[in-house]
Amino acid sequence: MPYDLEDITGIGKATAERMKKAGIKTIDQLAATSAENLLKLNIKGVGEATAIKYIENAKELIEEQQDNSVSKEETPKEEPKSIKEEPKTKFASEKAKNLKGLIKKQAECNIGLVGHVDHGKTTLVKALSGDWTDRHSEEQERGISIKLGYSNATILYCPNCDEYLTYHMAEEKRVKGKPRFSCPNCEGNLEFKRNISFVDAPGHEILMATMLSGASLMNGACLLIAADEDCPQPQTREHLAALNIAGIKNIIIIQNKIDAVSKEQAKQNYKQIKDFVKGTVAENAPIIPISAIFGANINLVVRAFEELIPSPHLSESEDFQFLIARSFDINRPGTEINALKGGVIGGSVLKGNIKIGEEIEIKPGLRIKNNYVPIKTKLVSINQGNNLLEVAKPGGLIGLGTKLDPALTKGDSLIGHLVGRPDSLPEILSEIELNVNLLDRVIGSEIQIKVSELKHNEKLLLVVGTEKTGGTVTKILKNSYILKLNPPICPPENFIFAISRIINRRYRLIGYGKLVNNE
Ligand SMILES: Nc1nc2c(ncn2[C@@H]2O[C@H](COP(=O)(O)OP(=O)(O)OP(=O)(O)O)[C@@H](O)[C@H]2O)c(=O)[nH]1
Ligand SMILES: [Mg+2]
Ligand SMILES: [Zn+2]
Repeated sequence: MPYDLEDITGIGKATAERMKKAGIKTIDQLAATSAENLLKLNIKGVGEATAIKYIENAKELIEEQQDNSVSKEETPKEEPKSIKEEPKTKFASEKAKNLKGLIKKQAECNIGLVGHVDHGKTTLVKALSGDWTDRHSEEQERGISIKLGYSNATILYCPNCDEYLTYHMAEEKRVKGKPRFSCPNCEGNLEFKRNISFVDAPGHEILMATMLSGASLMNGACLLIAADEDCPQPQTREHLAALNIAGIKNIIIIQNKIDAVSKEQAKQNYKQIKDFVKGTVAENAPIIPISAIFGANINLVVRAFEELIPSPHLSESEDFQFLIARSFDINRPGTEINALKGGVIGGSVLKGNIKIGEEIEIKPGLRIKNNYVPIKTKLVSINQGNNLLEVAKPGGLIGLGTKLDPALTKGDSLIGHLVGRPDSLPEILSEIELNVNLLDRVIGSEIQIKVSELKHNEKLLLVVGTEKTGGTVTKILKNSYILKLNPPICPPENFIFAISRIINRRYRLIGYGKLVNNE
C-alpha cells in the first residue's frame, strides 16, 4: 500500500486534508519543500516548529520506505530467533501500517493526574505523550497549571521484553532509519494495547474547584507526590479526598523527583507516603518512584495503567449524553465572516453515541436575564487529538464541532453544561435537596480545623460533573439540606456534589452531597 501524508508521524487526518487543500498532496512534495514555503501556505495548526518537524518526518518516512524496498529485494538475512518469521523489515512495515490505523482509534479511558502544586503532573504527561498541557500564557508566565490540561497517548507493548511504553516514548527512542512501532530495546514489533486520554489537574490550592471538575471525567488517577517535600502536603490530602468523593478507586501513587533526593531521603519519603495512605482508598495503591523530568521508570507507570486502570464499560445503547469540559472559538482574529468555523465544545461522552450531522441540545444553555434557554445546534465534526471521527462514543476526551455562533462557545463559557439529543436531557435545577456527608477536618489547609455543620444562609461552592455553582442553604431538614442554586445547573443523573466552604478566604473541600430522590 502506498504511503499517504497521514502516515507521517504527527500528521492526523485533519492536517493531511488541510495540506492537500493547500497544494501539498504527497509525502515527496512535503519532503521537497522548505519550512519557509510551508509556512507561507498558512495551514491551520502548522507553525514554524511543526513545519520543520513535518518535513523532517516526511524525509524519514521516505528513507524508511527505501530501506524496506531495498531489503525486500535482498535475499532474506539470517534470522537468529525463528526461521519461520517473514523478513523482518517487510513484516515491520505491514504491522506498522496496521498500527498507524489503530493509534487513530478513539481513546477508551481517561486517566487523571492529581496532587499538590509543582509535584510534576504536567511534566509526567509530557513524558508520556510529548504534549506540554500548560498552553495558556498566564500558565507559562506563572509556571503553574491553571486550567485542566488534556492530552492523548497510545499504549504499546513489546512481548519480547515484556515492557510497556507509549507511542511517544517509542518515537523518542527510535534510532533514525529504524521502522516505526519497533521496540527501542530489541527492535521487535510492538503490539497495540489501547488509546488513552489524560486529564491534568492544577495543584494550586485556589484551583480546587477546577481539580474537582476534572475528577468527574477520570476513570482512574495518578496521585503525584514529590519526594523532595514532606508528605502529605495540603493538596495531596485534598486531592486524594476528592478522588474518594468522585468514586475513583483505581489509583496509582507516583513518587516523583527521585533524582532530586538521596536514596535515604527517598526511603524516608516512601515511608511517609505509606503512613499517609493507610486507611484511605489508596491504601493498597502501588507507589512507583520516578523522575518525570529525566524519564526514569515511566515504563512502570504505563504498566500500572494497563494492570490497574481498566477501560470502563460505558453504555452505548442508552441516550447520548456528553459532559462539557471546555468550549472555544477556533477562529483566528480577523477571519472573514464566510470562513468562520462554528463553536467547538470539548469533553467526554457519558453514555450513548452520536454521529456527525445529528441535532444536539445544550443545557442549561444560554442565559437570558434570569432564565436559561437550551441551545440547539447541529454536529458538524468530531475529533480526538489529531484524529477525525465519524461517531462519538464513550471514552477519552472529544471535541465536537457545531454550527453555533463561536461567540457562544468562546473562552470556556459552556463548561459544565450537558449535551444530548433534543428533549432528552434532565431538568434544569435551581433548588436541590442534598443528603450531606461532611469530612471530619478541613484537609486542604496547613492547619486542619474541624468541619462544622452547614449553617442557615451559608453560601457554599458546589461542583457537580464539570459544573460549578453557588449554593445557599435555605432550609435545614432532619437528614438533608435545601439549597438554592445560582446559577441553575443541569447535572447528569446520579452525580455527586462536592461541597466547599470559604475558610480563611479560600474555598476548602468540606464534604459531598447526593440529591435526595423525590420520586
Ligand atoms: N528534579 C525534578 N524536577 C521535576 C521533576 N518533575 C517535574 N519537575 C519540576 O517541577 C516543577 C513543576 O513541574 P510541573 O510538571 O509543572 O508540576 P505540576 O504538578 O504540573 O504543577 P501544577 O500543575 O501547577 O500543580 C517544574 O519546574 C519541573 O521542571 C522531576 O522528576 N525531577
Ligand atoms: Mg501542571
Ligand atoms: Zn523489546
